[in-house]
Amino acid sequence: MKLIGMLDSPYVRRVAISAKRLGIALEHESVSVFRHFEQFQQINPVVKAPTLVLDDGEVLMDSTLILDYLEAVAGKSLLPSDLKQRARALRLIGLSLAACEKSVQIYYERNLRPADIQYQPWVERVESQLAAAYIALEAELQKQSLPTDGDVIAQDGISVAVAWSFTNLVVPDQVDAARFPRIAQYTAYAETLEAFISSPMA
Ligand SMILES: N[C@@H](CCC(=O)N[C@@H](CS)C(=O)NCC(=O)O)C(=O)O
Repeated sequence: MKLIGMLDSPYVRRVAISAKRLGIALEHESVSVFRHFEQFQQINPVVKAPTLVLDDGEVLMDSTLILDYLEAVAGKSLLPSDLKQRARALRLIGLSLAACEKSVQIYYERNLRPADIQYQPWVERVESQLAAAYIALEAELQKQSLPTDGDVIAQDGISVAVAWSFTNLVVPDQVDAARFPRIAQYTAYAETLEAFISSPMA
């Protein structure tokens, strides 16, 4: 199976890291949705990263759906089966994915939209949503921390750390580590794990 997309996309990176945690070897093609638009179109006309090309040529997209498929292939899951723990993991993942989406929106606004047609109320709305996602995540980690003993990182930890590293890469002015010490500390730990080191963002 081939994973298509750049690792500076948090969605591609969470799939790459999760596949390693699931014991699935994926071929990786670093095709950019911007710099290699036409090449990407040949693989997936919708040009969404990540794209997963299955061995029979079927094309999947959207990180969460790709992870659903990879977990079925692996016959194991990076989510807890206990209902209460699963709901908490899904909440952390949802907040992390929202933080990724809002970071991407701010980044696109700054880098793709000409300065003279930027719409400040929209930017402020997205910035407040990004802050809300990290405030809620920090509160969740204050209530209950993620495990840092042994190589036990699961989908919640992967998504939290990938999101925080990504936001710090693309819109660092939006996040102050001092306001989010638990997220920052957990990410620093996750980034030392083999699955993260071998799937570098840049
Ligand atoms: N919900 C999707 C989001 C994927 C996404 O938006 N990826 C970005 C790259 S970070 C992309 O494909 N951008 C190109 C575009 O949307 O035109 C997922 O989880 O995979």
